[in-house]
Parts: sequence; structure tokens; C-alpha cells
Amino acid sequence: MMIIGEKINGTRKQVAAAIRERDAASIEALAREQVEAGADYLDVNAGTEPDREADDLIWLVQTVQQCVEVPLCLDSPNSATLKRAISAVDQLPMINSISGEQERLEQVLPLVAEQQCPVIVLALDQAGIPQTVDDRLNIIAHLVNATRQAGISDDKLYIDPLIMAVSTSDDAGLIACETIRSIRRQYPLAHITGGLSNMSFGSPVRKYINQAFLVLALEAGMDSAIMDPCSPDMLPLLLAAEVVLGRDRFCNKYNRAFRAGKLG
Ligand code: THG
Repeated sequence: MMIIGEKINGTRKQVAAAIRERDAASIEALAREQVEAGADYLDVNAGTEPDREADDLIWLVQTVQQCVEVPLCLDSPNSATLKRAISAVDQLPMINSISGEQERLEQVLPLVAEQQCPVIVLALDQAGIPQTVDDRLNIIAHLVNATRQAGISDDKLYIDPLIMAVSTSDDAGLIACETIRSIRRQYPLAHITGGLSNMSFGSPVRKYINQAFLVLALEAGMDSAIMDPCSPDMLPLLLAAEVVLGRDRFCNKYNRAFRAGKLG
């Protein structure tokens, strides 16, 4: 399971304030705690107004890569921002994201092809987020066709089923799991990721919903998540679920985590 740490995101109040005040120490603390907890990549999202976003994201990139070794997942709705941020990273980044929105695809796909970097593929287009599993799969089929044409192999793709909140839609969990299962069947070489904590937006004691969904999504075929690796008990649960699903040879990772005192 590849963990992309979600915490350096300007939609969070604490991060928005740190960006505004250029408070590097706060951002460094978020970077270190996520890497210590097991993050393989760190998502960086400035979440600020379009006229400041690129400068803010580049500051985040520079701040984070000064203090930790892991690669970054560049998260921006703006292709010009992604372009500038790519030239500021010192390790091959993951790009978050391409989607079926034509302008974005045209702008971002060439960058990904040129760098051969891993890329998140979102199941949405100019009409927004589709309601049904089939509509999501149709968009993904269109996008995988485009990435293959551009010379990007499926193992570079992190397909995102678009995880929604159960507080606004009862079947958000089932739709996510069904979409994951179908993607896994149709694209065996591609990875599957998504914003795990989206599921619990607007619910009390969010960690339980995130935990329940993590286990179900792993079983359905998810092999990466944008998540908070520091959330209590999340890492032991993840390691245990991988043991149960036969994805941890000889329980090596689980036993190693135990010996390192990471299972509490
Ligand atoms: N897919 C892709 N990228 C994504 C998402 C996705 N990037 C952003 C988001 N979704 C994943 N990242 C987060 C980051 C924070 C939270 C959820 C998802 C979160 N924050 C709390 C809140 O907003 O209520 C914390 C509040 C705070 O601490 O201030 O839940 O789906 N490709």
C-alpha cells in the first residue's frame, strides 16, 4: 500500500495560516510527522486564490523538500501551477491530477509524458462528478486511452474513483468500492488511489468511517490512498488488513512494525 500524506493542504485552517505567514516550522512539522508515520509521498496543495497559488505551492515544495526525503504529490486544479511546481521539485513528483476536462488533459498530459512521472487519473469531466459507477468507468476508459496514446504505461497511473462523503449520499461507500473493484479488473497494472478521508466529511468521529472504508477499499483492490498516516490506529489497521488479504509475504511488514514498536 502506498501512502500519500494529505496534511499539507491549504484547505485546512492551520495550513492556510502557515502559508499566509510563511511559517516554515509548522509545515516542516507536518512533513516530518507524516514521513515518520509511514508516508511514501506527501501531497502538497496550496488551496489559495489563483493569483497566489503557484507562488504558495512553490514555497510549500521548497519548504518540504528541505526537511524530508520523500517525493511530492503536486496537487493543484491549475495546469499552469503544476507546470511551475514541476520545475521546482528535486525528485520525480506524482502529478495530482489529470481528468476528462479537455483543457486540463491537453495541458497536463504532455508534462506527464515528458517526465514519465506517476499521475493521478480522476474519474470526472467537464460535466462534473458522475453519479454512477458506469459513467465513472467510461471516463476512466477515455483517459487510459489518452495516457496510452501519449506513451505512458498503465503502471504509472493512480486511478482515483472519486471518494465522496457518506454524510451527503448513503451509497457513497458502495459506489467507491464497486468502482475500485471494476478498475482493478479492467486495468490490472494500474494503481488505485483516492482521498480516503473524503468519505467521512461532515460525520462525527471521522476516524471510524475512514478505518471501515480503508479495509473495504483494500479488499476491493485499492493499493494506495491519500490519507492521514498519523491518525490513531490507522497504520496497524492497514498492516493487519494487508496480512489478512495475503498481501504481506510471511507477515514480514506486520512483524517488522511490531518489533519497531509501531503496533502500540
Ligand atoms: N483525490 C485526489 N486528490 C485529493 C483528494 C481526492 N486532494 C485533496 C483531498 N481529496 C485529499 N486531501 C484531504 C486533506 C484534508 C482532509 C481531507 C482530504 C480533511 N481535512 C479536515 C477537514 O477539512 O475537515 C481537517 C480539518 C483541519 O485540520 O483543519 O478532512 O479525493 N486525487
